[in-house]
Amino acid sequence: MKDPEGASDEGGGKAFSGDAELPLPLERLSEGEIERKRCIVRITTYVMRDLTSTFLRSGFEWMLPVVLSKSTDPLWPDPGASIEKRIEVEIYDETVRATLSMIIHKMVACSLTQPRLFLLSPNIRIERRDRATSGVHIYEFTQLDFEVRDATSEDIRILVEGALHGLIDGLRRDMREELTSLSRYDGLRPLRVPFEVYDKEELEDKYGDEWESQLAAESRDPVWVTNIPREFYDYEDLEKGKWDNYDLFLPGFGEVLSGARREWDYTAMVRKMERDGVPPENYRLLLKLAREGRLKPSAGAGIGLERLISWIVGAQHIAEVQPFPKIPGTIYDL
Ligand code: ASN
Repeated sequence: MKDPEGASDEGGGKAFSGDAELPLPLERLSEGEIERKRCIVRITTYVMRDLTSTFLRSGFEWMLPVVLSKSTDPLWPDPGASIEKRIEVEIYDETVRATLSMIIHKMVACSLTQPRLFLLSPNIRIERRDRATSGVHIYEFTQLDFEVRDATSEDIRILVEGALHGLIDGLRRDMREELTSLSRYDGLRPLRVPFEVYDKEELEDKYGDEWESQLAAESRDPVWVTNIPREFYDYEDLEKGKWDNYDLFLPGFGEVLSGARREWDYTAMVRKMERDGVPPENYRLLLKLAREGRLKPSAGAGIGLERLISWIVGAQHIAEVQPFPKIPGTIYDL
């Protein structure tokens, strides 16, 4: 294990790795490619409207995101992490960090103000450049991130299953022309809910280290994977060593969401930070609230919007669904 605040060399094993062609910027696209891009933007509009409406109808409140703060996600330890550089800048004589995810903000806001909240949150993750051709990594992306006070993992899974089921039915009904022109109408089948739930250990026994790609290749419907050892903020039964968290894997694609029931106990949090080498001074407010009993139990998740849209439209590379591609190792003008 390496210094969590430094760059990580650990590999990740996403579903697709290899030879995805790198998407070009807008001004270099052919007429046909521009038409495809227009279709993708129409699908994006639909997805955003549909998912945000579903959350609003379910009583969630919509918060605005932040980009710079003292505390952000350590993204460590995380089996999929491959951050080459963490962005830290000095402003007003303080060090602030670019958002890796808004997990800390979600836990605090959910405890202190909004018990059911969601946000569209830009995340900056400077992925290693060898991830350029994985087809699923970009160095800027947007999460639809949400958190619910006193919820269980099952509550969150049911919520997500309902939202995605409704979204795919809606797309097939209202966006048939666009999906057909992207050659995705037949491939995007109605989802069967509930999705299967697997324990990560069970999958490793069956498939070995390549379980992520095997799962993506073999499953017909989205599947949940639970019990994934990762960051201190996910709930871990320290006696049994079991994690109450979950990732969602899409068929033929891979991971699109991660979430958990959260840790809220001060002692457990500090113990995990020490174990993992995560500096507690970067989480001062969170720890203070936990110590004072002001941090409340919650559960939530974040959907990677570009990944979801990429799967819906059948993109070869996730940056294709970005108007301004953010490919690891490649900086375009915009
Ligand atoms: N958004 C994720 C969650 O809610 C955290 C992450 O993106 N690392 O658990």
